[in-house]
Formats: sequence, structure tokens, C-alpha cells
Amino acid sequence: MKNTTQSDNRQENFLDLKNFKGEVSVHSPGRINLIGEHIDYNGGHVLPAAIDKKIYLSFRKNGTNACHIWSKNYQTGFTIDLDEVKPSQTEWQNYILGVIHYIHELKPNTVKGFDCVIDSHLPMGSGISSSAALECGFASGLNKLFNIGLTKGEIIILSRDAEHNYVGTKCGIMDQFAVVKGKKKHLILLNCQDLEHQLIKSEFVPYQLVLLNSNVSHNLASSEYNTRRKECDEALGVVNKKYPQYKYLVEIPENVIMTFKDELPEKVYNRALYVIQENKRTLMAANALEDELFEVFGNLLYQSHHGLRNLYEVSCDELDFMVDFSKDYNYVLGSRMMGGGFGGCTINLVHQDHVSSYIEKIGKAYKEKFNIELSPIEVNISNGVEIH
Ligand code: GAF
Repeated sequence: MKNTTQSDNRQENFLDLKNFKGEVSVHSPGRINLIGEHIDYNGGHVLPAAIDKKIYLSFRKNGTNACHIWSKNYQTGFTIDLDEVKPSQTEWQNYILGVIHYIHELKPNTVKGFDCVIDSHLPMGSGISSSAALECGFASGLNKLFNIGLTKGEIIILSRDAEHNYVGTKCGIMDQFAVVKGKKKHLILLNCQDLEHQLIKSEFVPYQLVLLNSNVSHNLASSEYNTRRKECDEALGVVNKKYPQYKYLVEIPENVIMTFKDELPEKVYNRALYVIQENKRTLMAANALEDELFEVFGNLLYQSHHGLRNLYEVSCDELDFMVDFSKDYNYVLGSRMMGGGFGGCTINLVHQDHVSSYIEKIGKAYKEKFNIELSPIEVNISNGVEIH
């Protein structure tokens, strides 16, 4: 693969960007997840939605066998020959290379040479899945440009495979699903075992969802993520020796996992207990939302964070501080870390009349404690990937 470098490929030289006219333009959203964290790869229920913060991609055919990809954010690009697609040393390139690889596997020889410009309005490492937005947006753009005929389901799965095998994060299916299938003003209650799903209206009045970016992203995120998956598999493996009927961790009743407390290593037991409890919380939370029981819903968010912090151990000091502060603040019904963990955002349910004072006070306290700015991210729930 020929990777271009910043020094010999200035923006103007690379794609003549000023005159770049895409034939296909894609708006690919990030996602939030209300509850059901680290549940997708354990076969349970999650409650995500696509948001109006997006990655914008523009594509045109170039009539060669080469692909030129330019990132406006990184102000750098790379070129690959379609006969030489393989993983790169540069992480962001792997999302793209993986997608090209898996499209080729599914529909050989459909992707020809193209130029693409990427402009991301999604803060990286903030837990709102810029990864899935990039993969799914890229796959959808090529699908349209070359009239490949991939279904949405195929785009979801191949994007997940790209992340597993090119990027190396063994993610679940939630992010790709929400990014592709999101619907304006709706949450998706997704069963990650069979991808059956149900749309729930995202109505919270008189409350409002508030995302707060901790602006930290600890770099153990990817390795610890894969470790959690292994620990979950280990717990299931041990339980399966006695109870082979459970295909996924979430199917094990809580009273059954409790009988394994002494048999499993403490950490592994805690991971399994968290997963089983969080899956139940997600179903309860979806019911609470449908019945507009916002206090019940908010309480489940706090419980979710408690489990992520103490049993699943994917939180960090900054996120814990934010959730603790919110718990003591009268007008916040619920708060928890969101996404894979070790940094990124908290998601909070706040009374609409007190949003600005909450943001101001928590921002001040956070700055005093960590000397880091907290950034609110304003989001509206939007449609999944759109082609223009
Ligand atoms: C990341 C992963 F990509 C998702 O699949 C999911 O597991 C999430 O972390 C945690 O719920 O976003």
C-alpha cells in the first residue's frame, strides 16, 4: 500500500479540494446509548439512537484503480491501490481499508477507483461512535457510487467486521445498527441476538438529555474492551459446563449466576453479574420511558453507572466525579457514563429549566478538580445514514 505523507501531499495538491465535486454525498451520524452498556456482544438489549452530529463524506469515481482519501480534520490523506488493500499502521485508515476489504469479499470487483473527502463533526474518543459513523458512512457511499446493491443489514455487518479485523476492537453490533437504522425522534430498543427492534418515541418533557464530554479518553479503552469480552466468554464457558442451554450471558438468571460466585474469579463473576443486571435494567428503562416514568428511568441510569464503575470497571475518575456531582444536583434525574468507557461522555437527564445552570456548575467544579474544560454536546435524535 502506498501511504501518502503530510509533507509531500498538501491539501491543494492531493485532491484539488477547492474544485472537488462529489457525485455522492453522505451524512453519517454518531450515536448515543441511553442504557444497556457492554450488552450488545452479550446478546442482550440496548437502547441507542442516531444523533444530528455527523461525519460528512463526499465521493466521486476517478476512472483508475487507485483510491484517494483525504481527511479534512487530520489535514492528511492516503492513496491505495485496490489490489493491495491490507491493514495500515494508521488507525483511522483501517476503518476505511477494512470496509473496502469486506465489500470486496461480499461483492467482488464492484469497487473501482474513487476519490473521497471526509469531514467529521464528531469529537473523537467521546463515546459517540465516530468509528461506526465512519465505517457505515464509507460503506454506504461506495454502495451508492458503484451501485453495489448492499442491503442495510450487510452494511451493518461488514462495518462491524472491518472494526474487528482491521482496527482490532471486537465491538458489538449496537453502534453500526444505530448509525444505519436510526430514526428521527426515536430510540431503538434493539435485541442484539436477532436484531429484532422496536422504535420508542424519544419524549422526555419536561426533562432534556444532556451530553457532557469529559474531554478525556484514556488509551486503555480498546485493549480493556477486548479483555471485557474475553471475561464474559469465560463466565459463560464455566456456566455452560453445568447449564449448556444458555447461549448468551444475558440468558443466565441472576440467581443462577450467584451460585457461581465462588467458582469464578472475582472479576469474571462481577462482569457477568453486571451484564445480567444491566440487560434487565434496559428492559425496565424502555418500559419506564413508554409510561413516562422519568424518575424510574433516571434511577436506572444511576444504577447502570454504579455497575459500570464497580462491577464492570470501565469508568474513570473524571466520569465518576461527573456522575457523583449530578446525583447531588437536584434537577438531574439520572446520569451515567456512555459508550465503551475510560473517558468520553456522560449522558444526563436534566429538568429543562435547569440545564444551563447545571452545565455551568458542573463545568466549574470539574475544572477546579481536574483542570480540564467540560464540553456540553447539544444533540437531537436524528435519522441514520443519509445519502444526498
Ligand atoms: C463501543 C462498542 F463499539 C459497542 O459495540 C458497545 O459494546 C459499546 O462500546 C458499549 O456498550 O461503543
